[in-house]
Amino acid sequence: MQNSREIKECLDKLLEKNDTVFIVPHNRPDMDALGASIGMSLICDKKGIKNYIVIDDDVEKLESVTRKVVGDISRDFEIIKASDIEDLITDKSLMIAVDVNKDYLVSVKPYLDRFNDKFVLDHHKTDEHTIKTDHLFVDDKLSSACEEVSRLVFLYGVKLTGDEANYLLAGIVLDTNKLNKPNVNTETLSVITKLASKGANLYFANNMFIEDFEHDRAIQRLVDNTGFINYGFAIASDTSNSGKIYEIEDIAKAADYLLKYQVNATFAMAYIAEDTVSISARSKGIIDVSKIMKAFGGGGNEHSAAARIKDVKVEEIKDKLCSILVPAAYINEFNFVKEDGPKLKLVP
Ligand SMILES: [Mn+2]
Repeated sequence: MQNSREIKECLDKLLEKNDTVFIVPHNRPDMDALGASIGMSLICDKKGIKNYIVIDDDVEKLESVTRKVVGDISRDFEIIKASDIEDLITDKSLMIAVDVNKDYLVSVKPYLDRFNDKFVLDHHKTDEHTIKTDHLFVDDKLSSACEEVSRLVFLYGVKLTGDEANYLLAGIVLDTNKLNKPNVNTETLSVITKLASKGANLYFANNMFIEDFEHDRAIQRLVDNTGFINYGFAIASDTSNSGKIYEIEDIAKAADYLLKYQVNATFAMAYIAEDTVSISARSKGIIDVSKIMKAFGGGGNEHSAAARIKDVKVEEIKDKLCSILVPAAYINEFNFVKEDGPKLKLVP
């Protein structure tokens, strides 16, 4: 576990050296990425440093919760497109990436070499695509980016509004499947308590994620098409060849939903474009799903991972997944969570 004070010390130096900050969530930001961006922006404001949140996506096409929050904060926070950086960048510009560490997942990729400093705070595993910087703070055991950013917000003595506290809490709620994940620990809970004392409310944060009917039906259509294979693996897929295109978030939610059953890990896959399949994987804590998603060119952390594959059929991905999972030998192949992990028994 990394030390929040050390992270702050590094950030202090970088904020001192630079005069402009570009805060960058991953593309198609979710509430964890967005909440963490908001927290970082508040820290910069507190230090009196000009800062921008870079969201390059078409906001209208984002999920309803993030679309609404982006709308709500646009009065108080400066949200820009990646191309605006051209006019705003100075020779003392700092990039702060949150909830992401891969260069291909950020909209500012073309500008990476032009930032004076880069600071990366994330909870996904690193790989060869991780942004090159000396200021890399990645802890894949961390529940969410918002958990760490909240601690920094407290250390900096930022005064949060109730809404801002809720945005940070919503990020934690999202990434922990409503606090229902093995990576929720006492540190997470004490951050939640502190956010609650600043006006955040678990009921409110949970309700930010209220489903709309059409999306919920898409999720349940995937769930209805779930096969269970040996060793507690659930695989949901849309193999109906109906031509239906799914939202990535709905596929992820189907994988989340399946965790309520007696399983070790869950997978959901469907088309997100005519020629592209997205697969989401979730684990109860024994199976490291990031290793499985790596076989599909994806990544994530041990509890939550995903991949996106072009020019394939869902059926092919499903077959490949089964061929990886089915051999009993997988138990040796995919490391168990280490000693400090949760004491769960593998479902036979
Ligand atoms: Mn996250």
